[in-house]
Amino acid sequence: MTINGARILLPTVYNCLIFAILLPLFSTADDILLPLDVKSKCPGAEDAITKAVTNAVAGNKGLCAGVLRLHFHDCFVRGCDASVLLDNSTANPNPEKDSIPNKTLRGFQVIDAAKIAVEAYCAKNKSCPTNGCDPVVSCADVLAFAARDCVKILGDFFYDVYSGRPDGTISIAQEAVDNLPAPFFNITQLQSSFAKKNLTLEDLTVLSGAHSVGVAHCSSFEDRLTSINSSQINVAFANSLKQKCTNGNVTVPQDYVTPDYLDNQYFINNLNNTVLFFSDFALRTNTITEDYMEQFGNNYKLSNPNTWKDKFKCAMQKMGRIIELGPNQGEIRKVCSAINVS
Ligand code: HEM
Ligand SMILES: *[C@@H]1O[C@H](CO)[C@@H](O)[C@H](O)[C@H]1NC(C)=O
Ligand SMILES: *[C@@H]1O[C@H](CO)[C@@H](O)[C@H](O)[C@H]1NC(C)=O
Ligand SMILES: *[C@@H]1O[C@H](CO)[C@@H](O)[C@H](O)[C@H]1NC(C)=O
Ligand SMILES: *[C@@H]1O[C@H](CO)[C@@H](O)[C@H](O)[C@H]1NC(C)=O
Ligand SMILES: *[C@@H]1O[C@H](CO)[C@@H](O)[C@H](O)[C@H]1NC(C)=O
Ligand SMILES: *[C@@H]1O[C@H](CO)[C@@H](O)[C@H](O)[C@H]1NC(C)=O
Ligand SMILES: *[C@@H]1O[C@H](CO)[C@@H](O)[C@H](O)[C@H]1NC(C)=O
Ligand SMILES: CC(=O)N[C@H]1CO[C@H](CO)[C@@H](O)[C@@H]1O
Repeated sequence: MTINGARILLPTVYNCLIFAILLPLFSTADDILLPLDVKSKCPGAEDAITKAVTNAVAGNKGLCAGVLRLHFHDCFVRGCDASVLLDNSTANPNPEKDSIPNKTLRGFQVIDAAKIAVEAYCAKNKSCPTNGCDPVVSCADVLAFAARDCVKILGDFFYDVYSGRPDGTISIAQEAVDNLPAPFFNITQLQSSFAKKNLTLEDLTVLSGAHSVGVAHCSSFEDRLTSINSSQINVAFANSLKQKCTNGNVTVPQDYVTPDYLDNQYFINNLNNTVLFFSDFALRTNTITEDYMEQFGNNYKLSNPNTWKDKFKCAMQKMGRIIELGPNQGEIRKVCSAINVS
């Protein structure tokens, strides 16, 4: 299969094949997203990003949890277009960054470092004007690659990432509030939030497994501690959270068993009522999502322990292909925090 002269390689993850083959027929996203886009424009670009990400998180792997969440927040608002990375400016006077869900985002410096490193790498053999070469890798792609690298760093598994996402030029705080699911959402609200992005109940359950790494601020779940409902949260667990949260603005790990390891422990915890958010618990109030939960958590010993990991790879690829910019829209930003000046 050939598009624009680039040979299309299908993702190596076999159970994503159906998705990979069907999408090009129906989706404009695939007119843009090519598996080899960055590889053909600048061979070695992915390695340059991986190196920079690895360096940037060396002292604090928690930043990798931040990067995973950044990619999710990016893709859910205007598609994966790096709109989450834009700073306040005249063009975008009230960007996503300034919205409530963003206040706890972290890892921006990882993306900045990777972007600088990859553009420097790709410019190596070129003679560029004094104001620099044209940028080659979009910030949305850098973020998608960095999230993939962080999955490798935190979970020790790997998936291929398609590239060619254009960067958007618009970022609006209210759109983050409107498009991102909140931790108090029930299953109906979660389902509809994901359905708007063409993601299923399975995707919702699988992707929620990212809550096996990183942290949350008490403000994100404290409502569950004021009057403890023992059928929704383990009472001893809730009391231990309560104690930690008396110290004001603190964070607690999402996964108290293996806090730094991206694995299926989230599902085991959830089945034991020891997860932080109501939205996590809510996955157990629907027979479909509850079944997935059992598959990824409880019964993992009986079946393939990699069941969840394989699903997660595919779901991350799928989330990374949410493109809402039309053909010929967008740009490749020079600097991830600002749109290009013409
Ligand atoms: C299903 C709906 C989701 C809701 C309601 C939700 C909500 C939240 C909230 C409230 C936090 C804590 C923020 C804080 O207080 O510091 C958080 C953290 C996090 N979320 Fe989600 N999230 C959802 C889905 C996802 C998805 C799809 C991913 C990625 C694939 C993800 C990855 C993360 C990560 C890695 C963290 C930890 C971030 C850090 O340590 O800085 N979440 N999420
Ligand atoms: C964004 O910047 C403008 C001035 O450049 C300022 O008036 C406005 O308050 C800022 N918005 C936020 C949310 O910080
Ligand atoms: C630059 O050129 C060298 C020597 O031809 C080559 O090995 C290297 O891959 C090139 N680097 C890039 C980024 O194209
Ligand atoms: C979820 O919340 C919405 C809005 O409050 C409500 O209309 C809906 O009935 C709730 N669904 C469930 C399953 O509780
Ligand atoms: C969801 O799929 C429909 C039908 O293929 C498409 O029109 C729409 O743009 C997609 N939405 C997103 C957010 O990808
Ligand atoms: C406690 O949680 C259960 C399970 O979600 C629910 O059915 C019940 O109504 C809740 N009780 C209170 C008092 O909110
Ligand atoms: C369930 O959670 C409780 C409270 O944290 C803990 O003591 C117990 O070991 C957990 N059980 C399982 C099977 O994980
Ligand atoms: C909470 O603490 C973090 C650092 O852990 C800090 O960045 C943030 O500004 C604090 N938020 C508030 C509301 O004090
Ligand atoms: C990480 C980040 O950019 N956080 C911003 C979120 O929004 C507040 C304002 O509401 C900014 O002060 C933070 O810098």
